[in-house]
Order: sequence, then C-alpha cells, then structure tokens
Amino acid sequence: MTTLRFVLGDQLSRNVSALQDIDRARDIVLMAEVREEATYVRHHQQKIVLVLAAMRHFAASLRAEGIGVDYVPLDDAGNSGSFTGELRRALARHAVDRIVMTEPGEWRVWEMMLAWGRDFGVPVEIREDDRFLCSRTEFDRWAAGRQNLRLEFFYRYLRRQTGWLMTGDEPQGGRWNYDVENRKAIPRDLRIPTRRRFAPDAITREVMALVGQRFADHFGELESFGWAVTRADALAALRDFITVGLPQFGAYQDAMKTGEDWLFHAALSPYLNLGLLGAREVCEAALDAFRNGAAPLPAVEGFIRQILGWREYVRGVYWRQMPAYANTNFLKANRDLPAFYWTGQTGLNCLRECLAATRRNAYAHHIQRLMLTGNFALLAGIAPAQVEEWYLSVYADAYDWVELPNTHGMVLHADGGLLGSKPYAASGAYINRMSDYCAACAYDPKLKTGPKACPFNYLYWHFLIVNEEPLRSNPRLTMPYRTLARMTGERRQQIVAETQAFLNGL
Ligand code: FAD
Ligand code: DLZ
Ligand code: SF4
Repeated sequence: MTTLRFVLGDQLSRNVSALQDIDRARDIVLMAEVREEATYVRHHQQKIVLVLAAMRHFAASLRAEGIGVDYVPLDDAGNSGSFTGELRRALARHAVDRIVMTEPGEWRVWEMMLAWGRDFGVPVEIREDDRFLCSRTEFDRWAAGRQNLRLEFFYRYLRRQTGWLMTGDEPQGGRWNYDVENRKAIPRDLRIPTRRRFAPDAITREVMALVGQRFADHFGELESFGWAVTRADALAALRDFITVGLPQFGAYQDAMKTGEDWLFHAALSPYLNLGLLGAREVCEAALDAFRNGAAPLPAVEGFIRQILGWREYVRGVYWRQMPAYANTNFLKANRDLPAFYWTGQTGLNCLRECLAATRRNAYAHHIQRLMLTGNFALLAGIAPAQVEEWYLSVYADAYDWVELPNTHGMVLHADGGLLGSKPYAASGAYINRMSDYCAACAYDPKLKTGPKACPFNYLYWHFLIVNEEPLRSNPRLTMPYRTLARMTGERRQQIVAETQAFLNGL
C-alpha cells in the first residue's frame, strides 16, 4: 500500500500526525509551493520567504532521513498555483492507495480538504493536529454548556491538567495570575538585550530572490529578513529568549519603547505556528528556567499563560465557532481601513513606530498589535473584515486560527464579547503611560480636544458615545459610562464634530 502524505507549509514538524507511521520504502511526502497561498491575502514578503525557506529546509531534512519527498517549487514549469491543482497533478504522477493529511490551520483549507475526499476518487484520511496541548474535542468538552468562554477558567483547567506550576491542586506561589506585577513601563536606563537573528543561507537567499521577483508589490521589507528557517535555528532562538528575555518577560509585557522591536518578548510565534517548535517544549524550557532559578515565577507564569492559555484558547474558540464567527459585526463597524496602515504615513507617532516595525520585521509585539493598530481600528469603527485581512497579511506568525479570534474577538469586539468581556478601548493616557512615543509626537496626550489633542482621546469618547446602545450595559464599562453621563451636551457635540473631521481627513 502506497500512501501520499501531503504536508502543508505550517506543518513542518517531524512528529506531525501526517508523518507518523510513515513507510519510508513506499510512501511519498508531497510538499507544494503554490501562488494561491501567498496571495489569498497579500502576505508580507518576509512571511512568504519564511514559509517557503522553512519548507525547503524541512524537505531536505526528510530526504536526509531517506524519505521520498515530491517537492514542487513555486517556479516549477507546470505549477498549477493551488493546493488542489498540485494534489491533482501529484495523483497523476504517483499510483497511490490513499492520501493522508493533518487537519489545516484555516477553515478555508479545511473546506478544500473535505472536497478532495469527495473529488479525487482516492480515500483521504484527515488526522487530528496533535501538536496542540488541548485537542479540539477536549476544548469542546470544556466549553459545553458555558455561557461565557473566559480565558482565565480555561487556563486554570489546563494548569490542572498539565500540573504545570501547581502544588497539588493549588497554583504554585498561591496565585494563578501575576498580571498586577506585569504592567510596568520601561525605566529610561533599563538595558534591553540584543536578540539573536539569523543570516539567510544559500537556500533562503534563493527564496528571497524568487519572492523579490514575484511578490515585489506585496507589503514589507525583504532585505532585513532574519528569521530562523530550520528547527536547529528555531531552537537557538528559543534558548536565546529563555536566557535574555524570559527573566524580565512579565514585568515589561505591556510596555512599548521607540526603536526596540522585541523588548523581552519571545518572538517565537512564527516558529510555533510553522511547526519548527512545539508548544510543549517551549513551555518546558520556561519551566526549567524557573526550576533552575534563572527566571522568577511571575515571568514564567506570564509566559506559560500566553501559550498554555491564550494560544490554546483562541484555537479552541476558532474551531468551535467557525465558519459563522468571521461574519459577526456586533458594533456594526463599517469604515474602510485607512491607507496609512499600508503606507505607514501618519502623524500619530505611536502608530508610525508600530507600522515601521511591522514593515521591517513582519512582527510587532502583542501590546502594539492590541493597543495601537488594534485600538485605533476599534475606536475608528473600521470594518472587521478589512482589519482582519490586514493582520493576516502583515505578520509572519499570522494564520486564520490565531489571527481571527485575536482581531475579531479580542480587539474589535465583533463577536459581542464571546472571547473578551469588554473591548480593549483606550485613550492616549494609556499609551503615554506604557510607552515613550508621545514625547516625539505632534499631538499631546493630555489634551482632549482641539487641533493638538491626541486623536486617541476624542476617538475614545466618540467610540463610547456612538456605541452607547450595545455597550452601556456591560458591567466592565460602568465607570466610563458614568463619566460620559456627566459630560455636557456641548462637550459631547465637540467630541463628535472633532472625531468626524479627523476621520473624514484620513
Ligand atoms: P510573546 O508575547 O512573547 O508570547 C509568547 C507566545 O505566546 C507567543 O509566541 C504566542 O505563541 C503566544 N501568544 C501570546 N499571546 C497570544 C494570543 N493572544 N493568542 C495566541 N497566542 C498568543 N499571534 C499569532 O501567533 N498569530 C497571529 O496572527 C496573531 N494575530 C494577532 C492579532 C491581534 C490583533 C492581536 C492583538 C494579537 C495577535 N496575536 C497573534 C497574538 C500575539 O500578539 C502574538 O502571538 C505575539 O505578539 C507573538 O510574539 P511573541 O512570540 O514575541 O509573543
Ligand atoms: C502561508 C503559506 C504560504 C505563503 N505559502 C505556502 C505554500 O506555498 N505551500 C504551503 O504548503 N503552504 C504555504 N503557506 C501556509 C499555508 O497557507 C497554510 O498551511 C494553510 O493556510 C493552512 O493553515
Ligand atoms: Fe499616540 Fe497620542 Fe501619544 Fe501621539 S500623543 S504618540 S497619537 S498616544
């Protein structure tokens, strides 16, 4: 029996379920570089390089093991440009008895896979993606019958399941959560570590040239590419983070600083999402650092919560709620995405900094995504689908399963609060407290109205005014709505007029 094992570009793990039980003598692994995957949204040039270069290195490592790989490069003369077309062509090249795959990370591709089972006349086995710490079935079991799917309870459930940072049934240190300690701004004299980046090798340079030719009109810088594209280098990036980033990860998790693209963040999401690193091994490396005294409990707990908590949680929500999830628009937001998201040309210094980093690295850290580009899109009432397309395009770690719940749910509240109990709306005061951006800005975060006022200030109150009906009864927004109730009609009108003038000028 010959099996065709079709491995996708974000399934680059030797232990991925599609490769388990492989018969090296008979089976064939199919990998295909296809134009459609680079253009269904116009991905950042570095993301395309990352995926294709990592695919080529992964194929080479399988071949080195004696596994037969049928690899279709992007510039193959007959390349059909799509997964479906390449699978059809592969079936014409090889006589196979069945196709084995691991479930994909996107609903779009899931639908394709179901069609392959119907259309190709060869049995298709779709296996669970068991690289996650919580299966889709287990998430559904946990979620069943709950009115609100809150991260905190899911996270506690998984802490108990894994036994990580637990003493019996209780959290180590007596607390589940060290968020209160994790909200520090960066002191002026704090040394920010330099982070390990990786010079492209010959294979990666070849992919860079190809992407430069074919996708030159896509967003993003190509030449600054410094991502790891092999498992060995991804492991080196993990070790680097555990040594220089993790000890201070918690304290400065919500901080932002001009010119510091990585701060103490892991910058490991592209590798986790591609499969070069596993969630379990990343968490275990952090737990080891805690046991060895190399990182304190609040830092390690904060980090574990991101992966064991948020990463697993958003995946569970995605598969449980799709496909309807993507179509909700609780706040009826419908404005077009401003062009400056692509050009970076804006007078708002915080956004300009974040957009420049995004262009440079195909990366921005969480708080930049949430409180700068995300917060602005929420306050300005940008249509969810347009914001989602932008996030899916510009970040090296972006796949629908993780990007969509973060953008649609956490940032835009378009799901009406299924994922987060309130919208993360904030005014300029928050950005000023957590960053040094305002000092170099043409606007003043302390002014609420007038030509010099920080736009986040009037946008914030305008957002509460225009969304009073859907949001007023949210218990977590009682305080701002009380303040709004005390505002004079004249002040309200001024806010609305200034916001409208600003939005019309975008
Ligand atoms: P760290 O801050 O160091 O966190 C460690 C790890 O925890 C990350 O590598 C990541 O795997 C995980 N993690 C942290 N927060 C989240 C989260 N909210 N959801 C899922 N995993 C999380 N993350 C993606 O991987 N892909 C995306 O497409 C993506 N889109 C986002 C869109 C928006 C609007 C927002 C607000 C967040 C998004 N995130 C996304 C989550 C988060 O911003 C990134 O995972 C994080 O910035 C990656 O950088 P890091 O590795 O330095 O993370
Ligand atoms: C993101 C991406 C890109 C740019 N190119 C390819 C490709 O050429 N071949 C491939 O197998 N995968 C690619 N990917 C990753 C896929 O988009 C990803 O596997 C699906 O979205 C499912 O998660
Ligand atoms: Fe951003 Fe407002 Fe600060 Fe300018 S003043 S950097 S727009 S928060």
